[in-house]
Amino acid sequence: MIEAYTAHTPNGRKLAIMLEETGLPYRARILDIAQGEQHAAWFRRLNPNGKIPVIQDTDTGRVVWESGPILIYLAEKAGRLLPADPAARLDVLQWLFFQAGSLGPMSGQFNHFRLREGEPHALARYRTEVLRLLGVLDGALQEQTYIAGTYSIADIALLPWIRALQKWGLTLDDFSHLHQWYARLAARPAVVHGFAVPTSSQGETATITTGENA
Ligand SMILES: N[C@@H](CCC(=O)N[C@@H](CS)C(=O)NCC(=O)O)C(=O)O
Repeated sequence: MIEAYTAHTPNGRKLAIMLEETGLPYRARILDIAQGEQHAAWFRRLNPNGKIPVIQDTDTGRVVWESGPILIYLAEKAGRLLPADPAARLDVLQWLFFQAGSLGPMSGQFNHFRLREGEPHALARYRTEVLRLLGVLDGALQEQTYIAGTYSIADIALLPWIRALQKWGLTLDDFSHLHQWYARLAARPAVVHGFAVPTSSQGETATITTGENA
């Protein structure tokens, strides 16, 4: 059983989608990050960085934090969504790290400055960089159906951020290949269920609170 500590944010939604895709038994525990539940001592013992998502595998006792390693751990446990072939695996990891190191942080900063007035330079800087990154994805998806060839944890890592950016006022109108990829993924039953956590296909919920809804 996977104890999944998460919230209704892009990084939290990656975990929910992954659990739904793999079919691994899990229980979702939704933290109220707006109220600072992630800073509680009990949660800091799980993740010293005080951020969701975190998992605890009750089969092994292993705790994993940071969404990238969590996706890798779950892919290896389920034997799905991360190829064993070294070259194909590296392709997936490249895009996974692109999300974790570029698209996620830049989009987070874009959203931060979008919600605050009086810092137009900062907003323009992050907006420009996010649009550039969307162009990189669009170019890659011109060549292939999924970002690293076959459907993988890299697609799962990217998807909630692409969804959030649209909620935050950007459109995919200039990125037709990315748009088609988004529509294809959003129609997957596991993705639909993942976005609906805590009312998921199988996840039982320990705590239901409100997070920053993205
Ligand atoms: N690099 C981390 C980022 C995690 C992260 O930023 N989580 C956010 C929600 S998406 C969070 O917990 N925010 C609460 C806080 O920063 O206090 C990952 O990929 O897991």
